[in-house]
Amino acid sequence: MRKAEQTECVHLKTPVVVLAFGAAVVFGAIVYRVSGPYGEIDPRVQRVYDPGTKRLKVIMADTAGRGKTDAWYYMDDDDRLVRMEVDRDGDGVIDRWEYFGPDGKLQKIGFSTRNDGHVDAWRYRGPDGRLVKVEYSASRDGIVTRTEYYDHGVRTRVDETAADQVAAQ
Ligand SMILES: [Ca+2]
Repeated sequence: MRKAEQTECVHLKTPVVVLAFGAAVVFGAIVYRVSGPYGEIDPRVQRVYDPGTKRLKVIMADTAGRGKTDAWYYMDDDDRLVRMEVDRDGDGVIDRWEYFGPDGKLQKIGFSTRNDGHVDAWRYRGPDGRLVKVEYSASRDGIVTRTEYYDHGVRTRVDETAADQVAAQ
């Protein structure tokens, strides 16, 4: 393992866990504000409904109080949160994507290797919160071309698929 990769693993552990917890707290607060007795007039929260089904599709929120939306919560037809997108530093570019399963649990966290608002990599954590896998899409189309496996913060294996092999699948 190269030193830079080792450093990334060590530094990412704590912030990602803290942010995941923060997101859950933020989401809980938003649900309360939207559905609670004072939620309807909170200017920091906007709701977007599907014009056909009239169902809630997206909740947009200004979680940092910067005067602009920095978090988007996407709901499915059962009003469950399926994805959250966050602009953590408020520069107008989304830099974190969180994906939730039917059980409401966080499945993976997406990020952009070029920090350009386009998700092309995903981190997975085990039940203990430790990083277990990172996927990368070199073609940036969601098709995974590289998978790194981790055990206790140490990369143990790398599977790579050449772009031409992916195209042939
Ligand atoms: Ca950003």
